[in-house]
Amino acid sequence: MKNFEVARLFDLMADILEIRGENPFRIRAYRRAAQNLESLTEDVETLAREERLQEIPGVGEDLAGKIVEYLRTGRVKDIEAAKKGIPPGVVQLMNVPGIGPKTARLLHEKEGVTTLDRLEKLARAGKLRGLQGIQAKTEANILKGIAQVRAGQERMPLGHALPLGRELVHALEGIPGVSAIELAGSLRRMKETVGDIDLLVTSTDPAKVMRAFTTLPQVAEVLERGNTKASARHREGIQVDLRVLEPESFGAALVYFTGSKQHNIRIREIAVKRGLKISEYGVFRASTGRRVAGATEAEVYAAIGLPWIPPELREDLGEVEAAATGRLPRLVALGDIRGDLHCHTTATDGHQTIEELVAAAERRGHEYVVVTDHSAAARVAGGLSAAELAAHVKKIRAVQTKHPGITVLAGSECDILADGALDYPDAVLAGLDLVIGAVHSRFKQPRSEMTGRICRALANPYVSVLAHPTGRLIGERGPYDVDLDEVFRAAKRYGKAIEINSYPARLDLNDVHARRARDLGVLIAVNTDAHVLDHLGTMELGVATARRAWLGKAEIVNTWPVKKLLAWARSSRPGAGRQRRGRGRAGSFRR
Ligand code: DGT
Ligand code: CA
Ligand code: CA
Repeated sequence: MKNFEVARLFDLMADILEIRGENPFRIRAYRRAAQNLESLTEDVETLAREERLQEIPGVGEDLAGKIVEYLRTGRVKDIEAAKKGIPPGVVQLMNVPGIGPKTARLLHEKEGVTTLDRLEKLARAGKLRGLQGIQAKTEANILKGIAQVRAGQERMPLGHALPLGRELVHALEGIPGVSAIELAGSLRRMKETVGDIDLLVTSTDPAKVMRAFTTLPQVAEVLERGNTKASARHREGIQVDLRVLEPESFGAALVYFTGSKQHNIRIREIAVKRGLKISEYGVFRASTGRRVAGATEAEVYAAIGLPWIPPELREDLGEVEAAATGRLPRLVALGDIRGDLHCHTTATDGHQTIEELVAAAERRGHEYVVVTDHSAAARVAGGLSAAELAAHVKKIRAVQTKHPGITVLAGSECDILADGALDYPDAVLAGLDLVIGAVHSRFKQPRSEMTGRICRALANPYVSVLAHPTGRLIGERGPYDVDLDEVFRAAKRYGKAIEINSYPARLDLNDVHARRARDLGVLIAVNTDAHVLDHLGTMELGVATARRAWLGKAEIVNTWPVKKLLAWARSSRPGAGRQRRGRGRAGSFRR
């Protein structure tokens, strides 16, 4: 898939146009197209072949032509021309949070900065302050930003790496003699970012697999090649490690190369205590060297007295103890999800109509979908005034009559204003089936203010879910400063759910925070925040994050039947007291 390649090219073009100070509409057009290409699950080459490129939201005739040119020739003349006179390093400066096109241009023209290294040096030496708009505090932020950019470049987000890994699996599956093939490493554990793609295969003819792998069109450069292992650089920049194994060792190798390293160390200790030796080749009796297991993972774990442990848990965060005492959690699965509580439409910044969204959710087998467009304060997203919302809700209700197979719910992703008030009055919120509260402004509030703001919103009887609770964007923007424990306690007190947002760059809550929320008994919602239909497919990433957080289906509100979901959403609203009496509050909906 060249989707990300083309997306990055368009992003680059937008950056260049920004530095050149060109028409903002043109810039936005490239950005939007890049974003939509990134979240596309269909292969852009397939779309090009079938002349369907213009079905990608934001891609018109002009951009479709550029995509075709790129796919055919590997370059786009217009973009090459625009690049002239702007060193690539200058464009890269804009990846640093806080450095916009104007500053990048200024740094280049006044200080000759063309690399992050040079920028870092100047910032450390205090030589940037004094430049237009740069103060000592900005310098400190720039240094923080440089570290963020570097971290982001070293690791690839899961949502980007997973389709690349699966594509490689698919490409190697077809080779005669290949019998088993699996992704391993952090990718199999579904970590939010991965350092490389680890692939394991069994084959009767390793040489053939090596030949096939090293000549794959996805492989840009072969870094290392042996008889049974190879490393290569993927066209998309990430490294790929491949190992070919004997079938009798496949399970042991899978355990070993899935890791994590910490998990491996723990299970090796257990093996030693039992007079066994565990390696990537199998489990062996220490005294005689006799093989006791190795072909499957279940067999390997069983040999050391443990049940099979789901890869997402293998981080040495208590899973070995839980396995040993029969207390492994029953993890939520993608199939447990009954609906999506957070989706956008063309009414605000989504690219699909209500009708299209509902039809797509129904095709995915959802039992319900909540349409949650933005509220008025989210002006850049085209947020709806109360009157516009009322008209929107009417349309949502009308679409319901045409889709009896799925429950269509009217909601809102309602801004949490700076003081914690909701962007719509209660009377307006009362007309909605489910309300999600979200912070979209004033990210730099001090910790206590931000925490108070969010907790106040959770106390609002009409708010059921808190969206993307830290606002972080992987590799782009850190979390805002908020006391999550306090937020979790508020959610627990009021019986509200906290979101795991599945959007690849968000995954917010992350695994660690979601685990903490779970431990505190907080309800969770796993949502896609879909802006294009394709985003509905990212639910898998949110569910993986939930699994890494040890979450089962009972704690996740959108695995519940719609009746239970709605009863829960109503339970904090005025007038719900009678139904609730004698059942406790939040806890009553947990199981
Ligand atoms: P990554 O690639 O940085 O996202 O993280 P991993 O976990 O995929 O790490 P990677 O690719 O270096 O190695 C894959 C697995 O191989 C790792 O999770 C555990 C295993 N492994 C690698 N090196 C060692 C080691 O020195 N000791 C042990 N016990 N296991 C190792
Ligand atoms: Ca790895
Ligand atoms: Ca590796």
